[in-house]
Amino acid sequence: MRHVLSRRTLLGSLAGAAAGASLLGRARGADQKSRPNVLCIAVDDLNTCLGCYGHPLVQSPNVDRLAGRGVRFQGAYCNYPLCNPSRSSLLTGRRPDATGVIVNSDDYRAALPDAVTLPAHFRQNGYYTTHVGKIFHAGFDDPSAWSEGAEKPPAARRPEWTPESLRATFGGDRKMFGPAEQNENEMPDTRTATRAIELLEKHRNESFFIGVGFIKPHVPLLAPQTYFDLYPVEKIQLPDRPPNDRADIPPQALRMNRDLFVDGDPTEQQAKEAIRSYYACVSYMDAQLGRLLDAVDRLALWDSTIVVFFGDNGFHLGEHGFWAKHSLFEEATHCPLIVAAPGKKRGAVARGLVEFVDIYPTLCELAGLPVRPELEGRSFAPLLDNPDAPGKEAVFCQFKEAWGVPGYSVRTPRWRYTEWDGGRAAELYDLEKDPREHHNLVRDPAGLAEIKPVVSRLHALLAANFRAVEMGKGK
Ligand SMILES: [Ca+2]
Repeated sequence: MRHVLSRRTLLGSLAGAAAGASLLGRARGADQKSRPNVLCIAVDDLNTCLGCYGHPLVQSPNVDRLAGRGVRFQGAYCNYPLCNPSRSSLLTGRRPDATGVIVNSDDYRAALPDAVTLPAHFRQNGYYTTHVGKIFHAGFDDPSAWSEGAEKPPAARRPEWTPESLRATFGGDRKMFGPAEQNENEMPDTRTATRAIELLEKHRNESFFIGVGFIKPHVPLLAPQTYFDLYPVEKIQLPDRPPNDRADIPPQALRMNRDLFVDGDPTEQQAKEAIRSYYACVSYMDAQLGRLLDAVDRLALWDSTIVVFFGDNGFHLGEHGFWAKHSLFEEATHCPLIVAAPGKKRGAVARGLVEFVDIYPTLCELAGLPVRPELEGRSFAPLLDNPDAPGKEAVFCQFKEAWGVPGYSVRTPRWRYTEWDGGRAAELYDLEKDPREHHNLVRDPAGLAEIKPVVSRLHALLAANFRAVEMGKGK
């Protein structure tokens, strides 16, 4: 472990020195205004059901348009399949074992009281920083990060939901999916886009970092009827599932996998209506993104602004019977990520693996800011010049509910390998032959000898990456 840490620190220092040198270079011939702006767009629970990711039905013309402006990452993974842990990791540049945030009520400041978060780092380097909508998880905003617009501190951290606050936060009543009763203009993401456009107009002549957080398609899956009209229910396909799909999934992996249909399996009709509702929410969010991108066009900001867009975690729409994030399968961990940056490739696709802990150092490199030594990720900025360059050898994700057992997962270009409960259960999927992860090779006695060296190598990758080596003895 000491070896791993010292190597990481060394790499961090080298990256910091390089970034510092480039900053000096910039300072000679340019004033602070030459620094690129950052427009950081976070979408809650957005999986890769998007046109530009190859979905046959979902209409996302504005996400696709942004992909045409930059590089779309086909191999991007979150480091935790849940809002607060994923965002705390991304925004501190540390893995979840370092942030200590594994459920939505954990505060990263308990483990990292001196953390300099991503927007705070930009602020400390002279940027005007602000946000609208959800960037940090609700109740855990970083007041030091924002020049203006910090959220009110903890008194409001764990609000008791009321019909009014539910409506204000989620845009509807307690219904979990279906057409929204609210007018589109009153819905939170519509208001978020309107406010974000005002912020761009007001601060376009400063070096800015503006965070914009859209909350759809987070549950409840409510969107205006217009967006349901895009998806006739007879066109909705249920996921392909073999009849014995869950038989070879360890029970440790089958907990907490329903935000929808908590009382039991949906009927086919209910399942289709829920999927349709998710798609409608994606298209509604996409329309709000479109308004924001129109403002970037109108204000001619593309040549001076890095636009980064991501979904904070994925979401299952019935695969393995799951209707939630909360899993270490592809659907919950594979996320959309698009970066459009001045002078970088446009309309390109990077297929190499990257993970969300890499976003912080990447934005530092692109903006010419020093890379803080504690960051655990690696900048993927080179892929914006050369999208065909290789990504990481492996990316990592982990999951544990408060009363559950920890799971640690490694994903390489070919394999996904997951260990639960300190290795008491495991899963191995060959994603080249089995992209839907239907066949857990660890549970198949026929091929055990063949996969033994693969398991051994992937276990070593897990052990080298995670602090809680012999996974499960930590948290
Ligand atoms: Ca989320």
